[in-house]
Amino acid sequence: MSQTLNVALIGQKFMGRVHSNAYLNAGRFFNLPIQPVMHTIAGLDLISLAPFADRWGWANYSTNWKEIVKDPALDLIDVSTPNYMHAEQAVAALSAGKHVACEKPLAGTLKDARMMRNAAARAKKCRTFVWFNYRRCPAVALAYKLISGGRLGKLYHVRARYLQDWAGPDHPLTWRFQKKYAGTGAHGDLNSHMIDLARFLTGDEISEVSGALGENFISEREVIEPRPKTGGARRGANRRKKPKQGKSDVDDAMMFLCRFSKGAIGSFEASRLASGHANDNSIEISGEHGAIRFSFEEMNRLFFYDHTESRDTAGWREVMCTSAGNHPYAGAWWPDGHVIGYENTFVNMVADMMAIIAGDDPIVPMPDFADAYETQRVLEAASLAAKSRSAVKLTEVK
Ligand code: SOE
Repeated sequence: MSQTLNVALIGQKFMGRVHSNAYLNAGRFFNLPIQPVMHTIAGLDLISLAPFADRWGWANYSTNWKEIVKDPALDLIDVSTPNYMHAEQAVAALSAGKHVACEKPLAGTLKDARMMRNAAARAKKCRTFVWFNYRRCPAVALAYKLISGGRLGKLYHVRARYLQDWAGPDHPLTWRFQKKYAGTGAHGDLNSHMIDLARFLTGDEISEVSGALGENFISEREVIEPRPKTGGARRGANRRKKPKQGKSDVDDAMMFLCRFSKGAIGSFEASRLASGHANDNSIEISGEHGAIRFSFEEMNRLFFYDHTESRDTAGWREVMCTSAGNHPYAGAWWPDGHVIGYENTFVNMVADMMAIIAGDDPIVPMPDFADAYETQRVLEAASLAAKSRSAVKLTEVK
């Protein structure tokens, strides 16, 4: 019988569902040294909390996160709330001696992220985790093993993009479009994933950012009216009235160039208005001896080019990353060729979180608050570079 660990999750929306699924299933697919127990779900919307708890298997529910983070019965607090709440909730949980798993980006602002990194450094017995889940696609983890094993040789290029198209003019003014809640728009939301992947895969740090360009294409969006006490629809409840408009003050798209400290150069692009791209997060890394390419919409494959092969037969290989024993995480899932999906990356992450808490190694390295703070510094450097229309060295961003 393995040890158990009581988990509370704060957040009951998209990430709340994804994380719930991960806690529920990690022990069914992996032999975990510690079993997560789904103790409490916390959220603001009381009406939907009880059915949520029931559907996903949470034993308790609460609308009071301040009590939850201090509850002696709990061991791990999962912060899956809008960016502006991360710092207060994570710091409170760390101060109460809990392990903390936080959604990405670490925070909306560098100041909040710094506070979180410092709180984590003070809480020596607590482990921290940041849900940069794409590291745990088997294909990405394989790319990490190839690159860190020297298969690409010296690295020259990183080309990263994260394109989505869900945020057209009809999309209402949710927290993601307001600086006071989100910090930035597509930049923090999407470039944070790509910066994390680039740092993880290259094992290198970004040393300078330049050529940064952000754009807010849709500056007014429909305000969401508070839910009426009786329940029912929130948006456009009274269609005869002209819907109230509010200001969206974050970037809808953001691009930048960068240098890595060991000499590679990189380009990044994030957009929520790239028509035709639903969740296209792609990265290509070119080195002296070869290249890798990954695209989330084909997440079970890694594209690999061996530049040491003779040109007569050389070409991009599509490696299906589903083989137990050969591909990281694949052994926990289905027989070879039976592909996995988005949610599995979060299950893989819970398995690695439990390994780390037990003192074992994760299958591939895990971003903690100190690591995610470095990603946040790059986000900040790019924002500063866009504002000043000049290059910004990372040494200038503390
Ligand atoms: C919305 O853009 C979002 O849900 C991001 O917040 C996630 O991190 C990304 O993986 C999918 O898209």
